[in-house]
Amino acid sequence: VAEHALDRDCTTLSRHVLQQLQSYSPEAQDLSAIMNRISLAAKLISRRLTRAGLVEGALGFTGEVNVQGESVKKMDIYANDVFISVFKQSGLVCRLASEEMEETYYIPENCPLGRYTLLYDPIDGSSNVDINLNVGSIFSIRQQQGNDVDGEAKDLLQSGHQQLAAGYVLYGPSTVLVYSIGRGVHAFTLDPSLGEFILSHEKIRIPEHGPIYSVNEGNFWQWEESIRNYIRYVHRHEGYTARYGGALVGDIHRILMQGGVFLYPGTVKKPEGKLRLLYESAPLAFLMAQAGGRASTGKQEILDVVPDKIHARTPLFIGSQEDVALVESFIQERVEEM
Ligand code: P6P
Repeated sequence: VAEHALDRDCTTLSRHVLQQLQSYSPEAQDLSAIMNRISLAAKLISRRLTRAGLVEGALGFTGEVNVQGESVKKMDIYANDVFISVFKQSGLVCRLASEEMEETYYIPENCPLGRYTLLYDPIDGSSNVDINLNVGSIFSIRQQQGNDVDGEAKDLLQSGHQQLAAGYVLYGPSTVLVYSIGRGVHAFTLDPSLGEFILSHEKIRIPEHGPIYSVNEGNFWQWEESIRNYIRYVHRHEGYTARYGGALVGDIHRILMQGGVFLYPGTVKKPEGKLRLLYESAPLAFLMAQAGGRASTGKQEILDVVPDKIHARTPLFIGSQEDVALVESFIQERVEEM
């Protein structure tokens, strides 16, 4: 019998947050309201993505180049603006740090009261939009510390342990929102007929080991030799399989659900790698740790890294405990060459 969300006691996201915190403290209320705004942004983006091929101005490029030096897709701008507008109305968040904006964006009317900062990648993997493959949004919530009088948002240059909440939205065959406020990892599936995210996976735990390694092997000859040795190891040993979608959120969700490891190593030319720390690797590391996994730069825990600038990059090795440890053993040359 087809089970419909209304047929069971469906738990919405904002209610789940309050259940998680088992309290109605001001901070609990704030986090619940913030997660509600995130879910509104996700619904608006999901709706536009499902009609991208039909709506004028949703596909293709704007002709501009963003702070990352990447050509800006129309969807990047739309999604970035959606987050700004839903949080402007929220009253809670006074600063937004986005992959799409060089400078931190201030919402002055929220600043005296709203002591939270949203760090986000509004649409990650946007090159997939034009070919109807999955894309994602990644978000992280921090408390503002101090008064940021110089507008430099220096208090954001702290380790990932400062995160109050983090998660992502995977716009795939269904739209799934995965989040944690430090009490486990939980997933909600959007029921478009209700316009609600309904709890679909509670207390997600990543397996200690998994068969998947996820990396762009096209960069093989740009890596350090130790990474090539890890790849040679998984090529030679039974039980490994390669899966790489080229869009971070989908690749990470597969690892979270099935186990294994996602790698975005630095190269000889760019040792810091491609992925950003504050609004990509740190929120994903927060989630993975909450699910019993790990995230490393190869030399230290991602959550311990203190960035020197908002758009700092970092190498990323993330997933099952055993698989991340194996990669690290090659990086630290603790494994004789096979
Ligand atoms: P490469 C997409 O452009 C992105 O930022 C992430 O979503 C993805 O994991 C990575 O870059 C893919 O990079 O070098 O493999 O194409």
